[in-house]
Amino acid sequence: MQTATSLPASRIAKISRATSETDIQLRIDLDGQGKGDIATGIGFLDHMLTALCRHSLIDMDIVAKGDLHIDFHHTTEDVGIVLGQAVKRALGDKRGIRRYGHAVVPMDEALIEAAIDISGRPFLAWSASFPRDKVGEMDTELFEEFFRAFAMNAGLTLHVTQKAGTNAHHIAEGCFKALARALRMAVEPDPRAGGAIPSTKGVLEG
Ligand SMILES: [Mn+2]
Repeated sequence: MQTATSLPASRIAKISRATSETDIQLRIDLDGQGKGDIATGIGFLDHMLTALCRHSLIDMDIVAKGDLHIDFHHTTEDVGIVLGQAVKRALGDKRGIRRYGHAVVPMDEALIEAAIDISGRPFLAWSASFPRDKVGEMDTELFEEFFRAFAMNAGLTLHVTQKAGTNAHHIAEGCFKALARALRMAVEPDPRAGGAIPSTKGVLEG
């Protein structure tokens, strides 16, 4: 039984999802230490997800096997879908969390802002633009796809705003690190909230 002031004893979710395009095994712990074991077959995406894991302090084990012989679209989008589903599941009824989170993260000349409301209302506002079509082997248009898939499936409102930046690697990494810090704040226990669901409606459902 939970006490009035406690979060669930563990906030862990484990999801396996297989389609004709991808096969994904994912486990997260919202109350982790930012440890991860991440292998998507896409080097740059692994680099971004490692940054997300490290800076959110959410432990993430992600193994994705996708149809990379076609392109990286299905794998990138489906990892976003499953990670979003896992965050939603791990949060449960969202009792005791801060709900809102924000961060402004510099990465050399790039500056990215992320703002989150774990609202149950999926929405992505995205204003990052990339000076190159690819970073590493990855199409830069896929970053928006990842963020949209994540926001829609986690059931949260997410604004990602590029304030500055000219280097595609820095812009992308700033987006993932800003998401990480905003997400860390939003899912954190609020010690003053007394375990309440942070809504005047009493529920936060999608
Ligand atoms: Mn980097």
